Amino acid sequence: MIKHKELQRWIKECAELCKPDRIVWCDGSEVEKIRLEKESFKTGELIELNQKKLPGCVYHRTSANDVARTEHLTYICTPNKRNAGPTNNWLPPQEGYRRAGEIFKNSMRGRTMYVIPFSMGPVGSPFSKVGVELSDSIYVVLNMKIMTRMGKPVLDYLEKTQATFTKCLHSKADLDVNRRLILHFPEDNAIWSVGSGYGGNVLLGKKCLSLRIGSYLGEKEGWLAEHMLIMGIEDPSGRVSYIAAAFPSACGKTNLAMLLPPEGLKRKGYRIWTVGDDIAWMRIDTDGKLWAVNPEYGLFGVAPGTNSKTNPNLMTAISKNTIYTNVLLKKDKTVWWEGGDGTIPKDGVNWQGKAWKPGQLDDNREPILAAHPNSRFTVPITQVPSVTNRIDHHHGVPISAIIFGGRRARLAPLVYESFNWQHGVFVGATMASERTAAQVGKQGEVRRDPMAMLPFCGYNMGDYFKHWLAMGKTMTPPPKIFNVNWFRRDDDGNFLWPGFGENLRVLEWIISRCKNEIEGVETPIGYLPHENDIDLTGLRMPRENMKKLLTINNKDWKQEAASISEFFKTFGNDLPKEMSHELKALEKRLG
Ligand code: GTP
Ligand code: SPV
Ligand code: MN
Repeated sequence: MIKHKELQRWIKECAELCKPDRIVWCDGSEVEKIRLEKESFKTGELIELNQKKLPGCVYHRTSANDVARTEHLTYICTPNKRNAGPTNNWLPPQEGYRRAGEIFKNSMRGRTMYVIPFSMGPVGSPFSKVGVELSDSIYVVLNMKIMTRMGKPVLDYLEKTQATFTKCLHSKADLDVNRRLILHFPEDNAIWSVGSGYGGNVLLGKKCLSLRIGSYLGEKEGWLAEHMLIMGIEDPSGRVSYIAAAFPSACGKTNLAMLLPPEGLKRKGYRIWTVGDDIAWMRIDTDGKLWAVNPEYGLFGVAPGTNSKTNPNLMTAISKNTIYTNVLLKKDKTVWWEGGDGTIPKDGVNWQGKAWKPGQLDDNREPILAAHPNSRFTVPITQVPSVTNRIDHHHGVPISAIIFGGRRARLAPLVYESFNWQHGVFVGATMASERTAAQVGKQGEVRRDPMAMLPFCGYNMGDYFKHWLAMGKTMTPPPKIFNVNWFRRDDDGNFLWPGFGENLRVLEWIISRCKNEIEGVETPIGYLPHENDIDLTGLRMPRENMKKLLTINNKDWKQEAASISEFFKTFGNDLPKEMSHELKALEKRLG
């Protein structure tokens, strides 16, 4: 047994509350993985997939009311409501512990409590954070093994250093949506999640630790925890420029991070290196520049829309050692989803565990889906063919550009560059996007999602904006900040831009701007490309699309400014004055 008093005491306390039949310490080994898989095949928690066609792959279904993050049940628990801020649900810590405690009580009777030690970032790096998750779910153990550095090396590290760790307690309890809570106690360095079995709610190293607790620590310790992909773009001369990009959930981070250059650009000699697809921890290094690490070790990515055309690298990655959640299970024990490869299967068992055939309609005469729109796969990042060789590098990679973006059918052009850091922070703070299936709620509705962190900022978002502004002042020079929109539509509702690999054409312009190689067109919202400065070699797209994609409609932007003004009111005195200055300046430029 490991010598670490704090850890021992806490496990004892949690066991007294949840009353598991037994406690099992996870070592993260392959032997353990196979043992747990076998156990879960017996209970039906997991289903073994076709080992010839999908070696090492397993299948899992969550319950029908537990398929996405539940933001309305997610809380920041601080003594002072102001510290959670106007964008978070809040509970006083005592009340949080009391409410969740009632649900946790005896929740593990007849079950095993797994002790899952994990490190976000390479084990032992000064920039990494260690957590221990206690969970009664084998699915959670197997996911954490992929998503984090999990097991014995982390325990050895804890024992050797006697370091503290984030205390993460999870129980499925009875998977009742009315008895579900995702609670964060930043001041106790603790997370309590109960009543769910869905990814972002229960893989506590991910959104809960790396973003909510992470952002809280980032403000205190002078770094940034962000909902961002990290990628390297190797140009024809062999130089690699790294960018970090924040898009809201299910808005294209995973896909951008591992894009395959389109023919026209590949011939020039471009190559992409994937560093991360969801989370970036960024700090200012001794050279005064911003450096980013990906604290995760796997991807928990969206299945629908993923195929060999849109994302060949990902299709290769998920052909083995992958956990599939809520997709269609075919007769031959392989899987499929809407927008997946191959012809539509004739039949199968869908994400709800029901016999499925194409063309079935529900009571509202809507098609019954094979896969849930937020169905996902869990896969080691090392299986992505474009993975960087710096994945275990403690300092990470230097960032040249920060990119914000979202789904906006109208308004936002394909790409624009902010005037400077402060304006860039304003661009990020006023981001908006159509809601996707990644969270429970009305789909398609445009909502503000500052820096794609609305659901993930662990403290007052006004203070978060201040922290961004302050970070910019200490960098020499700070990265340039851009905004992109792959999702603008024409009047018939079709996407104007082909997206996916073709997005590299826009990244090429961004990198050229960072290297001061190319002029921009000054507009009221920022610098746009000249129409001919985005290389469209080999892309069959009507010329007029480019015009539409780069159009700034003054009237629409005035409306946007008015809506931003409303949004800013929700922050009251917590809004930094720089943000209102930027809004005034935008209004003035719009005339
Ligand atoms: P989270 O994991 O929820 O944080 O999402 P993400 O930002 O990583 O999104 P992801 O890359 O998984 O994409 C979500 C959906 O958008 C998938 O269905 C993709 O096929 C689709 N998508 C991604 N990139 C593009 C694009 O450039 N254009 C279009 N039209 N769709 C895209
Ligand atoms: C997201 O919703 O932004 C995700 C998936 O990356 S989850 O881990 O479920 O939050
Ligand atoms: Mn995400």
